[in-house]
Amino acid sequence: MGSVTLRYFCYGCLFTSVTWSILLFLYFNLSQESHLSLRNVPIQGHHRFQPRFTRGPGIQKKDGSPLRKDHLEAAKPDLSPELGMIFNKQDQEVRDMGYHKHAFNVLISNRLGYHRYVPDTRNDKCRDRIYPKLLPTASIVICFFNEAFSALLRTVHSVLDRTPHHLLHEIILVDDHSELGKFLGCSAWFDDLKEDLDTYIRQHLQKVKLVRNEKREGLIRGRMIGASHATGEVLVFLDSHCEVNEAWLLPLLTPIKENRKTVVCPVIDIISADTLVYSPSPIVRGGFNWGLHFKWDPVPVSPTMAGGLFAMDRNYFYELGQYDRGMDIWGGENLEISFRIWMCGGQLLIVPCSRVGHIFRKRRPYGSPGGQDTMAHNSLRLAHVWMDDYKHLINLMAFVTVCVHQEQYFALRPELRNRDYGDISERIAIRNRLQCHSFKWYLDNIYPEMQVSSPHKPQQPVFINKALKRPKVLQRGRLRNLQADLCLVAQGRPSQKGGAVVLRDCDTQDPEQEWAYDEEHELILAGLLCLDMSEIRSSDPPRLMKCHGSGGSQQWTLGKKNWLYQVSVGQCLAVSEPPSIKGYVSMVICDDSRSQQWQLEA
Ligand code: LR7
Ligand code: MN
Repeated sequence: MGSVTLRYFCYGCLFTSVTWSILLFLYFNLSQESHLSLRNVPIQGHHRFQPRFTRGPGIQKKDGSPLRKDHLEAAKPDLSPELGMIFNKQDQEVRDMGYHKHAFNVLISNRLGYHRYVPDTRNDKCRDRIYPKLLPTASIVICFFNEAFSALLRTVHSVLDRTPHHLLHEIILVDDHSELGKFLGCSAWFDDLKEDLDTYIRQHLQKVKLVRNEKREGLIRGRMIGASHATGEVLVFLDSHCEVNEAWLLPLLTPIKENRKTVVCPVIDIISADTLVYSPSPIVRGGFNWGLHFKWDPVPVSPTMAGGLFAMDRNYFYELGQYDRGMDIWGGENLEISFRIWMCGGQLLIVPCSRVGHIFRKRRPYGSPGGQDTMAHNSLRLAHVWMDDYKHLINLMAFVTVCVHQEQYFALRPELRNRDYGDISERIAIRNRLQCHSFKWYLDNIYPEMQVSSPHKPQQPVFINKALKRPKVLQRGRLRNLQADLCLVAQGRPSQKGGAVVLRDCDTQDPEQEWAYDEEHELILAGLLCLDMSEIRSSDPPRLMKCHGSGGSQQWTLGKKNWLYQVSVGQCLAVSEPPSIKGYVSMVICDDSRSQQWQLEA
């Protein structure tokens, strides 16, 4: 596996702890190419291997009624490592713009269409469970800002496809003042998404309502707006890039029916941002650290929730004080509601038989309108309302959540101590009205493992142990380009991070020319660094980076047509032309030319 780098992911979920958990997930779960194969390979033009993908809506029913299981089976996409293959300039634009605007592979997302099969990741025992006949009905609330159309519609359709009709009261979409043209198929690069969301809903989706915010509210007020339009008995919140799994709703509704003060979360499976491959996550519970960052704990009770995916009795949502209206855009609301649930007489459970996939991105592709650090603002509010004297334990530096590259260290910002976090009197009134427990009670009873004694010691994730499980090396040797008859090596030292790769005379004796190709599809030079692609621009040449073990930018396939194919970039490594820049390599559209044929030779 190679070592896992925080840097790669730091750009992501923003809370380092969740970051680690994602790494853990990916580390253990990202089964990659194994269940992938290419769908259709017609001969077309000069790209003889161009596949015909199910574009756009894929297989769908016009009236929006749920597809039957056999329909879904028919829609089962053959997920291929080549699903992201770039065939022309337009594909390249969709991919690169998609990464830029959405931080995941929109080219693959569009090609998957709006329906797809996902593996049933539940434990076998879940299949035999019997649920009560009479269950409350659900209103699904999905808030989105600049979401990729195909991801949003796959979320909606997965709910329609996998939810019993009588339990699905409605789906409420809240458009949080998305910047039009940035997504809704208005620009040419979404060639297959000509439809506008209103029209699509009117024509295809009866149970779906669309609410548009007049101004950007952020996901917290956005969800409250969505909830205010809901009339089902239970509210179910989802992010706008999810796919629900088989029979996901019944196990969520059942505990709520038994006790209306129970709030439940599904297990959140992982949809890879680079390949869109859906894989199971281990069952974990939510916690937090003293930086008020949510983290995963591997135990089956849940002091906190991740935030995005949960179900709650609608009246109870209001009794308990919804969300804090003073919280902006993103962050902190998940801990606030978790503390509130437990401290004010409710309970929070993770339900292992309910599974929902979520696209985990490496960075958030949007900011707040004024560039504010809303995580800091929101966290300060929640700390002052709920954490009593314990708020002093919070490591204020951790509030600085601007996720940065490793070299830019979190700036010390003492002004946060005195930073204005607005009026919290309404929230304190809620706490008094509900006669909630103290934060000490919460720590003692709900989260006793939380270390209070040494709050400033950062918690070390212990599970990333390089020696623990290194992926098996499948092949070792020199990477020879068949046209140039030269070998791929580091331009500088092979240990230099970010270093380029170039072609040099092959030398079977030189250990610095030796590549290892492992079962994770990584290419590791001299046992040191991985061949890696930049996410944003597929035209950039590859470089050597620390191995992160999560596929995507470091996932290569080797062999077919002697290509060195990059899975998330959808292109092949080739000798650069013209010959004046001989020795250099670049990523190009795959074809049959000899300049992109490679052999890994022992
Ligand atoms: O201004 C905004 N308006 C919105 O409507 C910003 C975002 N949004 C929408 C957005 O389109 C998305 O559907 O809000 C949703 C969440 O935003 P993401 O997906 O950009 O954020 P995330 O997945 O990193 O967010 C996690 O943390 C957030 C903290 O505020 C919320 O609680 C999210 O719901 C939460 N997501 C999950 O818990 C899914 C599991 C991932 C984890 C951990
Ligand atoms: Mn999300």
